[in-house]
Amino acid sequence: MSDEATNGVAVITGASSGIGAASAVGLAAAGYHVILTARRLDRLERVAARIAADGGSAEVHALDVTDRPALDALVAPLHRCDVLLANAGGAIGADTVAGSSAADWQTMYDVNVLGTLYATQALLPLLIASGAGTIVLMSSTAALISYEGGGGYAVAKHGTHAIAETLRLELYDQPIRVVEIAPGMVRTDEFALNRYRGDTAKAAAVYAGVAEPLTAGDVADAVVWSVTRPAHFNVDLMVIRPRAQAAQYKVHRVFD
Ligand code: 8X3
Repeated sequence: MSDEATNGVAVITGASSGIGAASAVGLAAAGYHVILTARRLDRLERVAARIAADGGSAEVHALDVTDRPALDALVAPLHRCDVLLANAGGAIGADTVAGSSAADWQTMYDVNVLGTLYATQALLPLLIASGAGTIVLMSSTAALISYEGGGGYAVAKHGTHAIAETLRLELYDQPIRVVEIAPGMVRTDEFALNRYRGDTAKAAAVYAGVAEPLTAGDVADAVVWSVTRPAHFNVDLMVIRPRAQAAQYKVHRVFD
């Protein structure tokens, strides 16, 4: 690991696509040695190759963030971690509470809440030992509001938000800051597709008529900006939406 030649080491979960991959690219460009984790190794390798082509430093590890022993095995050989971006998460289904599958809720809870818990627990000792650690938790506007058909996702992301708030309080006397980024409408390759179980028409409808939803790169900018502030500067919570989304339902859509 070439961490001595960098600004530090950043571990990123859910780094194989979307916001995680874009943040990995951004953090590598900011001088971090990035440790990319996700279940899909082939995708991680593509992201790492892009980082290497740009002159950055990256390594990849296949990881299911809900597998605590796997996280411990990943962290055991590390001797440095300055940044944890707990980004793995997502929505499954858009069903009413009455019509939801408990299995979908369990999956969302496992990834968005327990995955965040496991990554935080596994890396906390190294983050504190760094003397200026940063934890970035990727939540959502669904961490702050609820909407019809979003019950299970809102429950899970409210959980991520509660972890951020609690951690910040518990770590108030430690050299570590806790940042929560809460994006609204972001068009990525997979978020809406996963939510609608591969239904491309339903996934596309989420963004229909919206001129410029946020991109993964936009959110990555917020991550990199937050991480690269001086150590005393903590971004508690950053809510970011496209200009066209004044509120969850107040979205400017233009149809021909
Ligand atoms: C994504 C935002 O509006 O789909 O986390 O809940 S939303």
